Amino acid sequence: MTLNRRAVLTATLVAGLFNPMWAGAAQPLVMGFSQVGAESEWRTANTASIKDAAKKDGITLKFADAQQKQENQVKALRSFIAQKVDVIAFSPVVESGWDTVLREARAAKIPVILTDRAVSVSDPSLYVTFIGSDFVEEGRKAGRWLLDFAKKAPNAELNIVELQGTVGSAPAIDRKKGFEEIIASNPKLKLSRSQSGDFTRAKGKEVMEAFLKAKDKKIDVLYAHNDDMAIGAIQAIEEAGLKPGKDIIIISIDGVKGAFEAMVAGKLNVTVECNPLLGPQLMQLARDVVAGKPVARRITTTEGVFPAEVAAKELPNRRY
Ligand code: GYE
Repeated sequence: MTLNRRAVLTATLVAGLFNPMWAGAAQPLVMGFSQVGAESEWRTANTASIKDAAKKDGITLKFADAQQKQENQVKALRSFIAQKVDVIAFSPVVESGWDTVLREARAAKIPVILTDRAVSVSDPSLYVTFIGSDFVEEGRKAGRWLLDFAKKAPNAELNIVELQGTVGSAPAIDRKKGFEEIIASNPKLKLSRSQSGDFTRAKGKEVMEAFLKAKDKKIDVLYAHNDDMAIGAIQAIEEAGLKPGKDIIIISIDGVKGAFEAMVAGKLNVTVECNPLLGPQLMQLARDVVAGKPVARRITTTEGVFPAEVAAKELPNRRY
C-alpha cells in the first residue's frame, strides 16, 4: 500500500465511512420477510423453515409477523423499502390490494418474491417469482377422495359443510374452487353450509358449533381448508356427543403432525398435504434473483394425500 492510499484509508476509517466490502469481505444479503401470522401449525413450521434456512445460508433476515392483517403487511413492506433491503419476500394474507406498495418496491429497485400465497395485481411483473403450493389442486385432491368415499354408498346423499380459510386469501379461494369443481360430478354430494374459520382452531370450533346447532339437516361430511380448523371442529363434534371421523367424515388440508395424530385416533379421515418447508428454496431463489439470474415465474411444491389408513405408519416420518 502506498503512503497515499494508507492515508485515505485511515481518513475514511476515522470518518466512519469504512465499508468492509472494499477490504474484500462480502456483505451478507439482507431479506425483508413479511409473514402472515402464527395462525396454524402449518404457519409455525413455515416460519421455522424460513428462519433456519436464512441462518444456514448466511442471509440477514428482517422478519415481521403481520398477525393476519394486511395493513400490518403493507407497513412491514414499506419499512423494508425504507431500510433498503436487497430483496423482499412475503406471504400475502389476502390476494388483492397490493398494487401500490409493490410499485413502491419497484421504484426503489427492490425485487419481490411471493411465497406460499398468490396476489392478484394489475401488473404481474410487480413480483419476480412465486413459490408455493397449487391450492386448486389441493382442493381437487380433497374432492377426489370424497368422490371415492361416496362410491361405497352410491345411493346415499351426503350433506357437506365447509370451513373456509381466511376470507379473500388465495388458499381459501382456490381450495373451495378445486373441491367444488370435482364434487360437481356427483349430484348426491351437496354443500349446504360454508363459512370462514380464519384458519384457526378456535374459529374452526366456533363455526362448527354453529353448524351443529342449526340441526336442520344431519351433517355427513366436513371439509376444512386446514388441519387446525378440522382439529377445532373435532372438539365441537365431540362436545355435541358425536364421533368425529365416524358420524361425521372429516377431510382437511396441510398434513401437519396434529392431523396425523387425529387420524391415528380415528377422528380425522384424510389430510391433503401442503408443504410449509419452503425456506431452503426461498433462500436459493433470493440469491439468484439478487444476482440477476433468470428464475422461473412459478415454482410449485410436490405433495401427497394421506388417508387415515396410512397415518400410523407415516407419523414418524413427518417433519412438520
Ligand atoms: O394451509 C394454513 C395456513 O397459506 C398454505 O395458511 C397456507 C395456509 C395453510 O394458515 O394452515
